Amino acid sequence: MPTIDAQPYEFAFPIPGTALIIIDMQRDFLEPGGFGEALGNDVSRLAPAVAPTRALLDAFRACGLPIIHTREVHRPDLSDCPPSKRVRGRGALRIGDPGPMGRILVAGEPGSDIVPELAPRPGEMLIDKSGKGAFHATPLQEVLARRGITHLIFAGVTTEVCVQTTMREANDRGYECLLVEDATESYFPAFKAATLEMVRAQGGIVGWTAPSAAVCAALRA
Ligand code: TIU
Repeated sequence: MPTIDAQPYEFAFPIPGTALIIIDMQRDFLEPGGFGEALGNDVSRLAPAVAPTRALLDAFRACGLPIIHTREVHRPDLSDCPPSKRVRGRGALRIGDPGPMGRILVAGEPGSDIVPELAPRPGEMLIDKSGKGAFHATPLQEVLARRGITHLIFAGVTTEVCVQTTMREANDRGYECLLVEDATESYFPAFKAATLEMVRAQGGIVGWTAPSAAVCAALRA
């Protein structure tokens, strides 16, 4: 089996059986005027994750390996948005309110689009989710089982919210998970650093971490 130079030790991954999963690289989180900014965040902090994620995408596409994109979005009638989620944070703009990129965090609005550099191509999987974790109320587990996927390489935003939640959900379901260190970002640098540490602590209690260069090198080899 090929391996990636990772922490806390090398990550062996089967081909086939390994997929790239890119969490919520949407305009609503990365650009001004969306959900991230409505929550009071400096959205420019997420930009550094775009180029490394693109490098992973290119490497997975070149190898013909499966790619899964997720989006955090709600139905236009908000029937899948718990009232607790809508009111949390007391932001001036809430989920479903009209903003400069359309209705905040609503499917089909411009803000819900994945940023152009990372736009899904035909044949790549796209999972819309209403929660922070991509397994909650989605067909993700069936999709992975159908494709024989056992190993997941994680990129996306934000590290400690939707990425970590999904990685923990996956870990509990028996998937081997690696988080790509420079292909994920948080609005809070300390939270990103802490998440990387807690994932790989205790012998990889949740999984592994590695830089995108190590993942791409392993795929090229
Ligand atoms: N607020 C925040 O850091 N993240 C989210 O609300 N969603 C995701 O992480 N995708």
